[in-house]
Amino acid sequence: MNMKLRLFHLLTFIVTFTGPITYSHAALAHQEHSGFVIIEAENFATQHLDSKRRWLVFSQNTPSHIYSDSDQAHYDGASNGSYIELLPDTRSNHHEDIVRNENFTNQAGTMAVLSYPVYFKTPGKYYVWARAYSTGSEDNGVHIGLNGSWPESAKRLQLCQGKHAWTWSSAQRRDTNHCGSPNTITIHVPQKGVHTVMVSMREDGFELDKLLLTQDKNYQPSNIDKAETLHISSSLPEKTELFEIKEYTRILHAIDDFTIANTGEIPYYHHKSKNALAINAVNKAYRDKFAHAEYKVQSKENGSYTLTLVTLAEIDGESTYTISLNNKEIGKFINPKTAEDYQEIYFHIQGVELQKGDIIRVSSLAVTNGKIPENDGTAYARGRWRALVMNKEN
Ligand SMILES: [Ca+2]
Ligand SMILES: [Ca+2]
Ligand SMILES: [Ca+2]
Ligand SMILES: [Ca+2]
Repeated sequence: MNMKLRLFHLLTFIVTFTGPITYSHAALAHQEHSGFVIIEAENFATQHLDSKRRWLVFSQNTPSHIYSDSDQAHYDGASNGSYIELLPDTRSNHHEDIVRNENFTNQAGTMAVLSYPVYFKTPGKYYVWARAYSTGSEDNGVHIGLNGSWPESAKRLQLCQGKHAWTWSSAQRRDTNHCGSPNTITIHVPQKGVHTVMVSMREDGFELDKLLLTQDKNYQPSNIDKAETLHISSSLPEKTELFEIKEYTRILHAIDDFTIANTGEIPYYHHKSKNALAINAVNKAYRDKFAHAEYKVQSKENGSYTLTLVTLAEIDGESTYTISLNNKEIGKFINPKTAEDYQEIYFHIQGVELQKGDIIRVSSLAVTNGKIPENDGTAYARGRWRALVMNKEN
């Protein structure tokens, strides 16, 4: 690798690690709430089969478009200030030719298919309402579906009343009644879980602002009605310790995985609130002497490891730590000076070969640096440590 290329790689590395970090998902997640699902039509998750006609999103800031269309934009009064229209619209009235599978289709699910995944807690029958804007006789029909199926009960949602205004409809067009009767568009949600509410073209030029699904047969939406029913994520529990451990094979926790070796010298105690082993340095006999804890290697842990000892720095002393394998010292470390109590310090030992039955011993010392007055002397650091992290090599 020449120097230029090497520099380039280094820069790439830096950019990768300092760039903005986002964990959010792309689409809004809708869910049912108390028997209602409210969706802004413009918040669809996906659109398919859109080579001839496509739902386009309109709002106040949308520039004028370049497609056939018989009416102006209608973002005034639209819920969320935004809606979708199916364009181009080449048949706005009876005088313009019907071209099947182009400006009209009775085959639900074949053109301009929108998907809205929704989590339903309550399965069962839902009445589907659409808030739409119609200015002609051939821009007021749309199909509704669920999970890629287009049941007869949800085809041909039709809007007759309320021309030139945003209007709610849940009427199904029938041969005997082109305007349909209210509350006749329904879907059946088979079980609790995520189901995809779908919309597809019947007539081009259709304008859709909002969808409302309700289990209440008598519910009559008005104006912009309820706000979208969105899933709001709660915060996840954050990591509270071992912050710099970015990968590991196994974490041996000082308190949970080590036995406190009874060597006849001085013991560790469990400092539970700090999740650490510690030496009770109040007892003068426990000062400046090593306490020990041991772990016996299991057969499934045979192999070569990098070991990382995680200690806690203390303001009143810089404790010494040793790690030994079968009584042979393989590492010795001293905590750095710190201005902040209990911050984690990481000490590494590479190339440690472990076999079943090996004894890993961690030892530490309670010491004072003479800086923090306490009673008639100075305070002692307690040789605290939190974990020994095993990271398998190769
Ligand atoms: Ca239009
Ligand atoms: Ca049309
Ligand atoms: Ca239109
Ligand atoms: Ca809307």
